[in-house]
Amino acid sequence: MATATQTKATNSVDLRDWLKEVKRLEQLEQISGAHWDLELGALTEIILERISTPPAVVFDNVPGFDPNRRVLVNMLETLERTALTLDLPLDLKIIPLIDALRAKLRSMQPITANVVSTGPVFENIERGEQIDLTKFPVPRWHAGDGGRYLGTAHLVVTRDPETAVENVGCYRVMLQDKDKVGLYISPGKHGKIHYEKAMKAGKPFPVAMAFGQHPLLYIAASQAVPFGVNEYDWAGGLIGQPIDVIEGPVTGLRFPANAEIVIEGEIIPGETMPEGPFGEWPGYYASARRAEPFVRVKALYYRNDPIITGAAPFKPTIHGMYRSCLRAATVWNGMEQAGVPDIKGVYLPPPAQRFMIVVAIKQRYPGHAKQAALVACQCHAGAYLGRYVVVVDDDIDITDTNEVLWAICTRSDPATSVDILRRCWSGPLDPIIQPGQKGFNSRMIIEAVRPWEWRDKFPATSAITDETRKVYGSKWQRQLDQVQARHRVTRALSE
Ligand SMILES: Cc1cc2nc3c(=O)[nH]c(=O)nc-3n(C[C@H](O)[C@H](O)[C@H](O)COP(=O)(O)O)c2cc1C
Ligand SMILES: [Mn+2]
Repeated sequence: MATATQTKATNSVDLRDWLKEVKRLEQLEQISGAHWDLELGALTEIILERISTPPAVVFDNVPGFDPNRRVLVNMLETLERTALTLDLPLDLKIIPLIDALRAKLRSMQPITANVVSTGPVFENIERGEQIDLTKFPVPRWHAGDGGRYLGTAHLVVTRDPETAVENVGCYRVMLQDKDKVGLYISPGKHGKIHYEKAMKAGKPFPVAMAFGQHPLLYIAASQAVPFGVNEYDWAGGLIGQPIDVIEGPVTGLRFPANAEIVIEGEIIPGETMPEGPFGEWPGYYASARRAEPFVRVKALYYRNDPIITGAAPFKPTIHGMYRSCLRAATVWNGMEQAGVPDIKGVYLPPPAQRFMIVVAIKQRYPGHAKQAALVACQCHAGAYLGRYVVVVDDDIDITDTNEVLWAICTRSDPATSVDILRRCWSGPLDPIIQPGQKGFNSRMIIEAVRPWEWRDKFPATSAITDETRKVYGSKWQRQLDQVQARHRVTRALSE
């Protein structure tokens, strides 16, 4: 916690500056006139389906709303924008980016947030009867959604009623009414622990939320920052400068000084409203409409021409590489902290997200592959809602699903290379677990490595070696470049 209140902002972790950078990268598009009800969500989905490096998109002129109240989607859908946000070099490929991120996560020290007394978020202040959240173009993202979701790439700030420790999490927020928003938090999340303590004590539970902010803060709120480490401080540590926050006049909870839209309010014990269903990250409606708590909004603050940041989960076959990279970095670090040696890469194929962790190792001893698999799927970052763990040798490019499938099919034997773990950590979103039985699930470990005992006698591959590719590639470069220029290229010769 900061000790002194400074009045002047010292930095600019500001969504609008970030948008200028993205524009400079030529990765920003603007679409005017899309309707909040399904149209904006459908356009986002179509762009994700069609473009392998999807631009960030600002929707403005949403019919029925102030034309300058906007919605921003696809913030982190390219490696460059992910790197830009995390203050990493912009030219890194997937595994080097994951490696650079995990090195940063390992070495960085949280930097205490800078408390300021005012900021752009106070350009508009509304209280009581004035509050009307229906004046913002809140999208209904998918046809089966039970409501309009204001919070999908946002911050939910809570405080532990016993220890006063503050947490910032990204837990979905549904528009319930002009001054009420529904909140769904999964079991075990830090905000849920705070909420449960308050409910048990029968006390109103203060909550602050931001619905538009620099994507670094969205990352901090949606990643597994250790319990008790403040997400603002963690985000500040990642970029080497403190985040400017304001202590909310109603709740004392802190929100970014240059957030786009902020609310403060409270949850009253025993009060619920129907919430959901919502198209969740696995690409399904696995949890039904249920009674969930809601926040009674007491104060609303927003910048002029505010921008709602959105990251509604679409079917994961079309997006989410940044989530894979972020999780891979934390699983890799978790494995290293547990002492697993010679990990050459960790990746979660985007269509599988948490459901599949792929680890490449340089095998050093009998049992190394099993150890790597068990730790990958049970270290904290990898434990929740997984399903398959695949361990491969380090000649496999784990970011290429074809290579991973080839390894599974040629280096694993179902009778001897597979183990099943039962009663692992799952949750309500798990599509394959029946209603009423959700909570646990099982894991399959696939050792798709050359078996240790006869690794030296394992059949050699016929594939071209890097050396050969280099020799003939450079000898024939001119002709190959010409051929390449006439056809759709999956991988340039220079790669
Ligand atoms: C786009 C997005 C939406 C999310 N929605 C929810 C949600 O509705 N409920 C939830 O409990 N977690 C949700 N999460 C996951 C949490 O944000 C994540 O587990 C985070 O670590 C929680 O913070 P905490 O560790 O401080 O509890 C979401 C994550 C992302 C990326
Ligand atoms: Mn937390």
